[in-house]
Amino acid sequence: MERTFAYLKPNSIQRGLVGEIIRRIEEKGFKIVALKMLRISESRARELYREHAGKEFYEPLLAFVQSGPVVAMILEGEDAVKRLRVLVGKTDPTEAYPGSIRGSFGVSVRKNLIHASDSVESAEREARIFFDESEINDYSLVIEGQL
Ligand code: YYY
Ligand code: MG
Repeated sequence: MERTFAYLKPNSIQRGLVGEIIRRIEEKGFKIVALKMLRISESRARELYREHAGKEFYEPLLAFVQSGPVVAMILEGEDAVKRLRVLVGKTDPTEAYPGSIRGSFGVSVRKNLIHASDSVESAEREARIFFDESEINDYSLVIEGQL
């Protein structure tokens, strides 16, 4: 099974959308193997978004993701990285399909509600920024193998 990493950005928590977004993720068949609420430190934020260092949106993005608590998670499933990116939708919510998370709730590019890793390699790297190995759980979903 493939693993991916995601976190709900501060505006998801402030808008009371934590349950709704996690519901959509669970409903799609992803297995939550790690989950926690935390504030992102500046060093973690810089590490997470290092590919964007120097771009005009980098510093405002760092400030936004540190502006309140986030909810971080590791998700497991078949083709998890790609399938979660589809469920999340395009970066710019005005271009994201209405059935996607960003297309349903997003208003601006910066506050696009949720981050999802874009490859297996970045999923591993990003999960390690937020979680220790001991925080990742092994269990079975009742629906496993039946989707
Ligand atoms: O992977 P994804 O989150 O869909 O987009 P990225 O191109 O990696 O950008 C990361 C993050 O940066 C994006 O979720 C919002 C923010 N951002 C921005 O504020 N303004 C832009 N023009 C592009 C991205
Ligand atoms: Mg990205």
